[in-house]
Amino acid sequence: MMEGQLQQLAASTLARIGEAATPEQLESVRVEVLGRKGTLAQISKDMGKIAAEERARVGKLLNAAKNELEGALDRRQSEFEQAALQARLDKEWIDVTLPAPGVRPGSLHPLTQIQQELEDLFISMGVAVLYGPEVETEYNNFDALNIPPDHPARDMQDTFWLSDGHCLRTHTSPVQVRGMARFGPPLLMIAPGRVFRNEEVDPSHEHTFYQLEGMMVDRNVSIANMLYFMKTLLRHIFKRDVTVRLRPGYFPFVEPGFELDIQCLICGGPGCPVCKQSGWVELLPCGLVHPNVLRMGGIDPDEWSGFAFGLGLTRLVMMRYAIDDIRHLQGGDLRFLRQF
Ligand code: FA5
Repeated sequence: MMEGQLQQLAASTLARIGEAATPEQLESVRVEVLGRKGTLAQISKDMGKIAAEERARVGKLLNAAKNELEGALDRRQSEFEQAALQARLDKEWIDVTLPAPGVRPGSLHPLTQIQQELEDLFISMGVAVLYGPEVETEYNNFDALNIPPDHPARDMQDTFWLSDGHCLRTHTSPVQVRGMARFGPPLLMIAPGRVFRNEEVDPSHEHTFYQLEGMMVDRNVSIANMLYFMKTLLRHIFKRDVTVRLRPGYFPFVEPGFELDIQCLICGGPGCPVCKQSGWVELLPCGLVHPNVLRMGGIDPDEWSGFAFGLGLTRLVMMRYAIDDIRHLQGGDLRFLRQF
């Protein structure tokens, strides 16, 4: 009796598997027949009721029917999967002969451009390009530059201090210290890089900006050497001769120290809004290296002298491209960056 029932069930289920038109229909056959509460499970439960000597034979038949049905279900299912894959392959294809959508090439950031330009210029003049770390020791950033801990000049640059006593360098001048220690005199170097100050941000002040340090140490270095160096640099940047003037400026690491101004490139002298009607634009601080700084760098100030300057690269980019707000430069707005 049970044998007949099994044969019938197997035959009708095989037929339904063959007829299933969708994976969902197939699944419902699987649940109905082979599921935990399906027909086969029910039959298997009823086995308890048949005579013990019959049980083994029927059990075998039951297992055979189960295996056969499972095999048929799996085969049908992989047919569905094949068909679905084929349908996708037919639909999704790429015409490799079509022209590619426009690829917008990237470009170097204007700060990087100006930095690389100046590096190339100085390399061609035989100047070494040095890079220092952005996380500096207090000694390199301050003490070795003649700014001891209690010196009021420490307040000129608001500093980000790290918990281990290091700081984010507030200027590129610590690379002078590293240059002196590493190479000794004579020394002719520049050091471009990123610096950080804990400052209120406004149109002309960023907390993160770029400087380019320059330093020359040799015998009898004078302000005339420094001016020649500066004028070469400025001519290269602005692609014309620029008139400069020096005003006294105070930095503990130079003596005498100066602020170098250039004659306003917009109005050429008479005065305009860019130069605040003065005819001059403040560009970079510089001076002759303080004997204490040379001494701390292991260089005898009686034998050697030097000049140093710290160019604000970020401000220079602003002047070159007439950018009125420093925050554009690191704001990450592609509409701004694509102009360069
Ligand atoms: C210095 O940092 C000195 N280390 C420069 C120096 C080197 C002097 C060697 C003498 C000899 P100062 O703090 O003035 O100096 O900064 C130098 C330049 O960095 C400024 O002229 C300006 O162009 C730029 N700068 C300073 N603060 C900011 C800021 N918050 N955002 C953008 N640029 C800045």
